[in-house]
Amino acid sequence: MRFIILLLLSMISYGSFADDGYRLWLKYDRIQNETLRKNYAQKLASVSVNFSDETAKVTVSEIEKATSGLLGIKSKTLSNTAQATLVLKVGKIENENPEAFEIKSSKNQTVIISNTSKGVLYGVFELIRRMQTSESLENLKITSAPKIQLRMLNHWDNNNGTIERGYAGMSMWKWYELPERIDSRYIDYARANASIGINGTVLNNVNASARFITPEYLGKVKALADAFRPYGIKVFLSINFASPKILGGLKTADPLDPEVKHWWKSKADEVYKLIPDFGGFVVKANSEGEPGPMDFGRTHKDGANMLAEAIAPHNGLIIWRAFVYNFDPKGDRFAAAYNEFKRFDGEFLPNIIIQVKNGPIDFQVREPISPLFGAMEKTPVSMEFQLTQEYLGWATHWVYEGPMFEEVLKTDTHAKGKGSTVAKVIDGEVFKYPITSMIGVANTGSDRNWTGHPMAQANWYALGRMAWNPELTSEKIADEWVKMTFQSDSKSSETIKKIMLESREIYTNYTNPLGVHHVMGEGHHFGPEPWVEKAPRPDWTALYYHRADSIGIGFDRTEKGSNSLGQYHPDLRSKYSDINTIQPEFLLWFHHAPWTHKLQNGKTVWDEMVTRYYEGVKSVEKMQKEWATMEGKIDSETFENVEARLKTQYKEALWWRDASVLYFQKYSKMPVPSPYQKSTRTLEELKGLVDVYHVR
Ligand code: GCV
Repeated sequence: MRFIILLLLSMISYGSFADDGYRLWLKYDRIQNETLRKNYAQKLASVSVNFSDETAKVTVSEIEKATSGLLGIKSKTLSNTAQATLVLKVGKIENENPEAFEIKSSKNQTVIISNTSKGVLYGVFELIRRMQTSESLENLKITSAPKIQLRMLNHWDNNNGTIERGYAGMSMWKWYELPERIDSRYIDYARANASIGINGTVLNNVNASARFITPEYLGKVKALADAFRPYGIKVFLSINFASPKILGGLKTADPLDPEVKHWWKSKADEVYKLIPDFGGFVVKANSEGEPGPMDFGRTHKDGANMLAEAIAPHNGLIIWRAFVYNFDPKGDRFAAAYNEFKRFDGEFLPNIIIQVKNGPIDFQVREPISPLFGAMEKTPVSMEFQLTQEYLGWATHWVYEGPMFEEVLKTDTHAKGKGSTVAKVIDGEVFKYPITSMIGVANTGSDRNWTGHPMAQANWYALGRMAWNPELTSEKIADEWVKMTFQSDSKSSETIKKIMLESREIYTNYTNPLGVHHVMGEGHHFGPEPWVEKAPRPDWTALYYHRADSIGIGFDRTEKGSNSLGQYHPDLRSKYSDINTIQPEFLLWFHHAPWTHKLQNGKTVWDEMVTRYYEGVKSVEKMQKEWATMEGKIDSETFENVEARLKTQYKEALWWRDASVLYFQKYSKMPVPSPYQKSTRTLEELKGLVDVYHVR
């Protein structure tokens, strides 16, 4: 009896059962403010819908979920549009974008209208978001259209259920149950994506098994495509370039071989017969051991164009990744993608997009932008961000990536004068690209809360919102996400938001201060291993990047060094080329800075590095303290989950700090500046920790 009373009391105080995170930002718990709730309830008392496709069904069902949850009412369905308080309508609007919508409200009626049913669905999610974030629904006059056409997740999921760099359980796709059984999680996945405007998903790893395009698997893919279609989501597949050999028994996969061309054409026909709105193929070629056209003496252009020709009759796309880097003993990995692709600008067929990672290396904690943004005038390039935290502490470190996305998108390429930001390059404004796209490497898995770390859901949310509008700020997005996810009081929301907004810089400080990069564990990419001097390839070591020696630290990419800086527009280059004026966060990306070099704040490089390592750790302690104030303010399950992960984060931040400082001190030979104390652990002890983490 006592237990039941306690349970009821806790339900009353939180307004619901403990939250396992499954409902993401679509929580829909009852709005506590009665005036607001009644006002919304009036506006959603009755609904009329003038279209009747599959999307209409899911749109109405979403309204039912939101109204019964948030407002405690059941809206009446009316056929008489004039009497309905909410009208959902497919009809012509001024903005011709098929996904655009308008929301207009007068005293007695709110109308959501779009050229397509999909646009109406997006409008409905916008209306729901407004209720979830306590905004007024009075006198609305909104027109919203996505600035980027393809807004996608790339899953690095394998057919055996594992996920490359996935830290939230196993793959969500139960291939063994498909096509017969559609897990309800697939539908919730599609809802969540539609709520933030994501309209495409690449189901499998770019290190692709050829199996995904066998008839057996295509049947399974079709089942998923059918399940996602009502939510406006198209399905794409990553392909293995050697498939004609692996599956077709051909002697070669040479893109210029007529039999190979024919094989791909028939494969494309087979795919589109089953899935007429299939999105296209994603290709990782001649990168990290994956097969590609260069295996046959051909180029990326030859490979991409051959596939583009095969898929063009079906209006399909080829998304060709620029993540390529052959080891060149005289070269700099930074420059590889630009060197490979810039020369073919204008020679790719029109249904090809070159997908570029945000930075030139590989999703490091902080990277300057890839020089390909702003360089490809005649070939559309798209943005690839990584949501799964491969280099950002996996699922134990709290890192809100919004500020990182924003930093990248706001960087000015200067390609067509001042203001040619990356956002404007990828949304097509700068070079008038006919196809535009932004993708996030997914951080979802089979964990009940989808992302392992409950706070990592925000990174998925941010990707969708920024792909819709790359000029949205990370702060605005954090604000929405916190309000929708926690539905807590405003002081608590502010605390959570503050931690989120500081989290990325904190992580950077205790792991990669001043732009030192690629110093993480080799292979598994977890924890510090700046001492890696040998690996299967020199550009997989840490030494290749940090270059610490008795003089200083960092990679000289100026004219005196590798000159990779020369790939940027002169106006962007000048931001980085002077060691005395460069923003300290990028210093070691471009300069081999003497340990004793004085930064603008008057401190030496060594002292500033150490300060950042130590202050980073202190900030994690602060995060813990701030989070502690959330006890009783949000549901206990999430509270305890995050509290525990912060303890691990603190322990690992100390590990990063001590290992890095002790290792680099071997070169700087300078003392740990006061007030900081040198670690009592030895470097050997800290190196030993790596084996413990290897088995995670
Ligand atoms: C899918 C990095 C990762 C690899 C990943 C690769 C890529 O190198 O460590 O796991 O492979 O990027 O983006 O293709």
